[in-house]
Amino acid sequence: MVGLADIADGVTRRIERAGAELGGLLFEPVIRLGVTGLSRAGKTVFITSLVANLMDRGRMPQLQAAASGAIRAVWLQPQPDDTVPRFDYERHLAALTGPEPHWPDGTRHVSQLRLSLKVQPSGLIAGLSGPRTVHLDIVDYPGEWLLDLGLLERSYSDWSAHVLGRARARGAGADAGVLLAALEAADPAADFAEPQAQTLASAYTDWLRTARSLGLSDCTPGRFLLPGEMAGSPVLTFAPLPPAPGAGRRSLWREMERRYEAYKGQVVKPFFRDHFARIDRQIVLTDTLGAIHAGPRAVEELRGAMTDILRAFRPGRNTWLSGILGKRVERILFAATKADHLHHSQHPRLTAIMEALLADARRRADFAGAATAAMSIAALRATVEETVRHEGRSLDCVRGRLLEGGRQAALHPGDLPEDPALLLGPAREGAKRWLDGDYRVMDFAPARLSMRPGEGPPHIRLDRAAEFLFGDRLR
Ligand SMILES: Nc1nc2c(ncn2[C@@H]2O[C@H](COP(=O)(O)OP(=O)(O)OP(=O)(O)O)[C@@H](O)[C@H]2O)c(=O)[nH]1
Ligand SMILES: [Mg+2]
Repeated sequence: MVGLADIADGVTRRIERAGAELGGLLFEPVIRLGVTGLSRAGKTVFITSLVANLMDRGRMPQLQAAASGAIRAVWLQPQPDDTVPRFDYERHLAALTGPEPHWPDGTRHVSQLRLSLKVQPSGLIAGLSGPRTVHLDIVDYPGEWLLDLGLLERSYSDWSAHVLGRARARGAGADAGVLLAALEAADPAADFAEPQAQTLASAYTDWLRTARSLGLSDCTPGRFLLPGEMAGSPVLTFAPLPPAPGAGRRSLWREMERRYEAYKGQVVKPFFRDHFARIDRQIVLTDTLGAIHAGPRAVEELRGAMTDILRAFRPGRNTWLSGILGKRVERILFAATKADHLHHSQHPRLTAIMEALLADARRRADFAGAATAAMSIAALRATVEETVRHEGRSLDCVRGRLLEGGRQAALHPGDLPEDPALLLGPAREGAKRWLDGDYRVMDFAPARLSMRPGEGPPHIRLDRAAEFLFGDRLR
């Protein structure tokens, strides 16, 4: 006689087999996680530490699937896109955690890594189906390229007017001087000549570089800063020009316009089609402390960049991008990086500033749909906390090895205001500098680590970021 237990067993086994077949062959879910941010925001360090901390999960208590033990195993795989460079995880990890720790080199292109997770969720039904494999494809791409989306909706003359307006606002005496002088010397209606195009493009590129080094975010076209193999090609050899009504077909103005349009069609669109359109979850890293340190203008441009980024994730119905987007990004996290520059007593303030920036960006971008969140994190903690006595009162500091000179130092970067409006208000109103408060950021070198077995590199809230970004897909 066949007992009830046998039947149940048989059913279980059949479900197991079906589950294994589905899970093993046909249906292995892929989460495509985009990691972006302007240059030096911390993308490479973030991805390296995230992967190391997913492989050794001892420091990931806030990632539920790690804490519950649902993640059974994690391993790296060859990535599925044959033409995209692999994210060089091993080299970056060796740089950060080797005997002489140093920060990884800057990245010049898109790269990708596939991490596979064996997940055994708890619960009755989940228990019956056996463990499944989830692939996490992590894509590292420059935020500058994302901001280029705005160009698609702008004609050459609109874009020129926008850029020249900013340059003039900064004044000939300031860093825009060389650019403005080069433009002054050019006659947009005169016949086109390549050397002149090159002079203008290089003056413009220099200005963009200076703007970036001053912590500013509005820096289109993004490829001018990261040209890669396109350096020197006509699509990257143009510059904004003042209007030249009636300029002839062979004029400087018309050729610059043609190149601008070629940049949109041959550089911007392929990036969105090949990389951006397939993303499910997105983290946008921002060097918010760096922007605060740089001053009100940098904070204002950061706010503008966050608005533009949100617009890219929710294009209007009739735009080119909405036509190619296969699916919508479901979650977007804006994370202020390098929070280890601050004592933890200041972290809620940094987070509040991020939340205020995000709320403002959502409002301006008229954004609804994807879940968004703001956090402050450090992908790799380079400091320890320390309270020192200074002029009779105690001061919350962070201590680390300074990047310049290698000396150990305890620093207090300045108190962030409790009310974010005290920073965001003056920024919006075009203040030249902060009235009260002075914020200093120093660069620390990565600390020498002694990691225990089962633990990844030390971080701040990397586990929370992971939980928001893909924790739901591991349950
Ligand atoms: N203290 C601290 N510094 C960090 C952290 N993450 C990044 N940094 C600093 O930021 C710099 C840039 O980090 P990367 O990860 O290379 O930034 P990126 O966005 O990949 O930069 P590009 O590839 O040049 O666009 C590093 O060299 C460090 O100085 C962090 O968690 N803590
Ligand atoms: Mg990088």
